[in-house]
Amino acid sequence: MRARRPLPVAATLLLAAVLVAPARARGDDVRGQVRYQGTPPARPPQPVTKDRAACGEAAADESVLVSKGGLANVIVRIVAPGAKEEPRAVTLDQRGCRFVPHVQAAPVGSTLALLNGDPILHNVHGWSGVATTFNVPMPTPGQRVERTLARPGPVKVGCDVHAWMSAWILVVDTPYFGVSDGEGRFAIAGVPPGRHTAIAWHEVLGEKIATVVVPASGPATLELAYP
Ligand SMILES: [Cu+2]
Repeated sequence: MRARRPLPVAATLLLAAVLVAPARARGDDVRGQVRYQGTPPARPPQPVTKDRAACGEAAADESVLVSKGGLANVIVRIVAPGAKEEPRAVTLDQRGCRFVPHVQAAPVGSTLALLNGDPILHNVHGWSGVATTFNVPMPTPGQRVERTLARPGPVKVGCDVHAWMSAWILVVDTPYFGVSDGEGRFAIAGVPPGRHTAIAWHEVLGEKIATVVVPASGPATLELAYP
């Protein structure tokens, strides 16, 4: 496993006011927003150096996406020892020489389908830290290859042909997780009532830890802030 990026204590403490929203029918949800405080870093497009007919002239840097003050692609999970996570079937497509989706989460044991939606060769390479998780040449348009996500932790995905291509899959050992949308909003279904530890993960900005209390009746709101 890759060493976790250390976070300053102050940043961790800044975390998350935990608010309890008005009661609803069932207390089984955590929802909220991940905010980005301050001016996000400039992320200029990266030059496309080959296969321009399929890939275009430039590739957007999708690593820090902020809209209306909300930070996208943060995976928020609830620590739940002993809770059984059901494996899922997830996909990672390649279209126009970018991975779709850029960030996703999947429980341990899930099946990852790698797809080549382009008319050119990609070589999909997944990394868990410095260790190769999978390394799949995909020369054929429409090709589909499946791999199992066997261990928890972040998997960084690149393409050995196109250096700018980048995606992340966070493999989680909990059934309770969500990914923030374009404006930073997320929802986590089915979280049982009680006091929980929530961990937020972002590919560049690292982890934040917060506490959330899901009441016996009604949802909980969890507000998070980066950086
Ligand atoms: Cu590629």
